Amino acid sequence: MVALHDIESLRGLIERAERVLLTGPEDPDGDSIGACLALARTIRRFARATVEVAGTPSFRYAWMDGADKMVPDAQVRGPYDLAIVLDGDRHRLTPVVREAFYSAKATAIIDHHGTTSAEGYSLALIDRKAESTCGMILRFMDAWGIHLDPPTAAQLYTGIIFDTGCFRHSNTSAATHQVAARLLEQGIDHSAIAIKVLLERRRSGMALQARVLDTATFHASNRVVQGVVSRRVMELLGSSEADVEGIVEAMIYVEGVEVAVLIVERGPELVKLSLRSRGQVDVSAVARSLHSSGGGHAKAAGVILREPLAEVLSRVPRALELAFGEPVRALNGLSAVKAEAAAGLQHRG
Ligand SMILES: [Mn+2]
Repeated sequence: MVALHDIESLRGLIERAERVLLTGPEDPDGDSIGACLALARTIRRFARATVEVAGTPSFRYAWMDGADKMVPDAQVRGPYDLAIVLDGDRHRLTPVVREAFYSAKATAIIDHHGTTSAEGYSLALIDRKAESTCGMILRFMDAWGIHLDPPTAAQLYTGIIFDTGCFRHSNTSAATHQVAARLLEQGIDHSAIAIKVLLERRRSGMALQARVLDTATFHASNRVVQGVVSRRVMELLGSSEADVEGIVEAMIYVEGVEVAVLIVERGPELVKLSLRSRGQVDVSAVARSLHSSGGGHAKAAGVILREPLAEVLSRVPRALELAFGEPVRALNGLSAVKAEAAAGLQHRG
């Protein structure tokens, strides 16, 4: 739990600043965007600072208060008096935002990831027991005497349902439900938010999910399921990054599967891995073993690798072997590379 004096220190940093940058990590999710927008709204209610939120919201988050004013990463320009990274650490910022972050007079982190270190910030507010960064923001608001309002409640609810899988994951606690109850008391349309944030897909997303599930490969006595999204498939189906969200969750709950890996090719030498675990394997350690910037939670982690897809596909089995403590072999006769080729080349009528 974050100490009250640290929460007060954060308020002091904010009150002394004239220009504040709030940012999530590269590829921000619902908790990151919700926390950034809720904190931005809160700051505007007690401080004179100009607040900018970096990032580009996908169609899932475009409805949120302040989403239309977010500044795309490439357009972020310092200098800032205070830069705060939320729901991820400074090692996961895009290059332009990283430059603005490091040149800020003061920096802070607000996060709940197990792999996050407190080193390297003016102020670190890390609560590894918190189910979400959004839940932490509500605690700060309480400490600062800022009352909830409906737009903030909707922003915070977004992060909480995103990180708990709508209260299904083991990080959900009694406190999570108590916080959710307070948010619902603000009259938010929780059902519409859950549909928009977690359930709704575009047609291109449905096609992409079908393709990934159809070409997924099973390894390590069926305890690992691996899906691959190549750029070729994305182009073929007219899908985009926003369509990828949710697919790894559709893979992990196959009977007997303990780890799901979704490998998404974003560019010639840019690959994003999303990992999910049912609990036996710490996938944040797997992500970290692939690159030092990788990490997250034991059951949900990710890493962005700046290398070709083929190279990533050849490295992933070894990383999983170490995690399972035994060789990870393809049982169905498909090597990872062949699976990628199948995913990229099969055409659907
Ligand atoms: Mn989070």
